[in-house]
Amino acid sequence: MQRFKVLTLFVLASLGTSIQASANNANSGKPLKDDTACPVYAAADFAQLNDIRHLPNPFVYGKAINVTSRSQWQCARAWTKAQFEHWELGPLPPAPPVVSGTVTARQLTVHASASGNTIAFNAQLHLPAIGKAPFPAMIRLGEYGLDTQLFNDAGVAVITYNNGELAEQNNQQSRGRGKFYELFGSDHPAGAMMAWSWGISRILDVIENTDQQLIDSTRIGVTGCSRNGKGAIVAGAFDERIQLTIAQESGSGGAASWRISDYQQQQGQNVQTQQQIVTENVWFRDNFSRFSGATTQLPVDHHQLMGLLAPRGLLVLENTSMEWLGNSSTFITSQVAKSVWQALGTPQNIGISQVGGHRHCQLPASQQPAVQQFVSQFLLQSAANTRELLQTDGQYSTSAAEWRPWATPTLRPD
Ligand code: MCU
Repeated sequence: MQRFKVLTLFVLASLGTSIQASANNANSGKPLKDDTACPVYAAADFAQLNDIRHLPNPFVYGKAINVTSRSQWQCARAWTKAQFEHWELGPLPPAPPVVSGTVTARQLTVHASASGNTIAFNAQLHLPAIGKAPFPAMIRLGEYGLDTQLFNDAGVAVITYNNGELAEQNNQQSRGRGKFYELFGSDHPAGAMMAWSWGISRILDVIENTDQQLIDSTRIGVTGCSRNGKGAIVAGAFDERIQLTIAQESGSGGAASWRISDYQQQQGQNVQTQQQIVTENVWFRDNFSRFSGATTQLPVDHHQLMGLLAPRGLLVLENTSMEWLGNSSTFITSQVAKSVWQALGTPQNIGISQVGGHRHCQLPASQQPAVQQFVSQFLLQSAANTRELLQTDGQYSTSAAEWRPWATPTLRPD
């Protein structure tokens, strides 16, 4: 593939006074708490499937309600989460009645009980040599990707989470296997990513609720690469206590949208599609396969999964040398996702960086500043960031405008 010079756009925020007021409110990425006044969506609400060729409008939800205010966005968010649970990922069980654990300098333990069953799992803790407790922390899913040293050198602790212990991800035989399924039953409909996400929420419960002085529960991030990058996005989407998500080379099922990946494949590229991914592993709920060959019937797509993280921090790192990930798909989908951050007045809280010329899950030097920028903004809170990060060396056969026929509102505060 022809290489292009890295194009880096740092757009200085030049916001008008009225927008600035709302941006200041949310610059830190303060989570939007789900509004208990929002309807609770039940399976029966989701019977209708329409054919939607473009990326669905994140600002229209339920029975065609247009989002114009922040409180309406909270309800749109609740609806969007319910859509992902119902069609794609499976239901996220609530926190169990009993969660306990310990945090020591090297290890975090979690015990959770529900319906007469109990499970326990551990995560290793790597404290930095600089800074002082309570430390910000990054929860790292699995083994690939950004390494512990990178975060420790910045004064950030790392919690290494063995997500495969909660839900296996070897192949299709992994369905229903792992500690999550020991607790909830091997026929629980949640796919592996939802099970991992549930486990991360329990780690956060332990950090928040045990008497410990090592980790600062208000400065927690999550990261993973490849299959675990997909899982990092799901975790960030479903737990608002996570301030920063760094999804590295997550590709299909992560930062890519099903629709644009299908389009890329139709253009003759070797891109992972929904139809293929459901045959490879158990990351999704079992009956997600109903959309194979029919992804335009999905009421949502992955710009909306990423949009659930707004206005908190999301850094999308992709690799344009890996055709399988879907480079147009991840780049354009992330840009369309950015509409949600724009609507909330925090466009600088999503960074998009796609650079090739390196192996899968190996961070090149050119992407390091992006990681440092997001870590310092969300976990060290050393500098308020006003720059928008959009970096690519890719070449794309389609554009965000072609996939986003709808307008981005500026949501009024209420
Ligand atoms: C990019 O993530 C996955 C991809 O979805 C799979 O098709 C491939 O087999 O594995 C990738 C991965 O997780 O690599 C470590």
